[in-house]
Amino acid sequence: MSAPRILTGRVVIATHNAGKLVEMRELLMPFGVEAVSAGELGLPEPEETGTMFAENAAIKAIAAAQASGLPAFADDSGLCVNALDGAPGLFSARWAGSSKDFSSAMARIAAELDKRGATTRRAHFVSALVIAWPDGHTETFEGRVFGDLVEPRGSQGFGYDPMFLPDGYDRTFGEISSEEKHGVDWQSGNALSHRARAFVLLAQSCLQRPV
Ligand code: ITT
Repeated sequence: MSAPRILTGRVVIATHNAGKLVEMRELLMPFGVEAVSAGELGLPEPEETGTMFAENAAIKAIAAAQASGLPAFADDSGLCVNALDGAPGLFSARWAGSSKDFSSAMARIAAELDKRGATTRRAHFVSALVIAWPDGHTETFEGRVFGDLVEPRGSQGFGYDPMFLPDGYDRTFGEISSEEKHGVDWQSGNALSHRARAFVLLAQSCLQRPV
């Protein structure tokens, strides 16, 4: 098995989701790479035809790396609800429709749970992060965070954040700061969010802090 590649220079953040873009930029910040977004480069959004988060992240990263000639970093993520057999999962963005209305998507989750008479509100977020190089090489990392679904609270973050209460917290992802949600303690490698947890693994393999 060959050693993972180190990411240096310019990298494309292959997302069209503004909330993710902010988090991914902040995560990359300490590592001395210059991040440009797929939107800034005018890259198209590829169709997400995979059946797993990692597959969809690879589709996005490979498409951006090929179109730009630069290494590209993509996230595919979602909220998996136990009592809904893992839905919305891979379809988390699609539950919000073309208008990206996450108030409706959160209301739909609550309605589905009620309809099924669900006795548990357990859920987790998953993030699969993929870096693809223009020659087709890829590296994949995954993170999860577990918690309970509650009445939406708070206006921080994005997507389903207001309804997700991570284990050990009394505030939702919508009520905590960006630093608490996806900040990383680089001494211990501890992080809270699914994306930050995946990113710690990615950084350990593929990034170097500038000296
Ligand atoms: P890109 O494909 O362009 O990255 P997208 O929004 O379509 O953007 P996904 O296909 O990965 O991204 O969909 C994941 C959805 O799951 C996303 O739209 C959010 O609504 C939700 N999600 C993922 N991470 C989240 C987080 O940290 N907080 C809240 N919701 C999140």
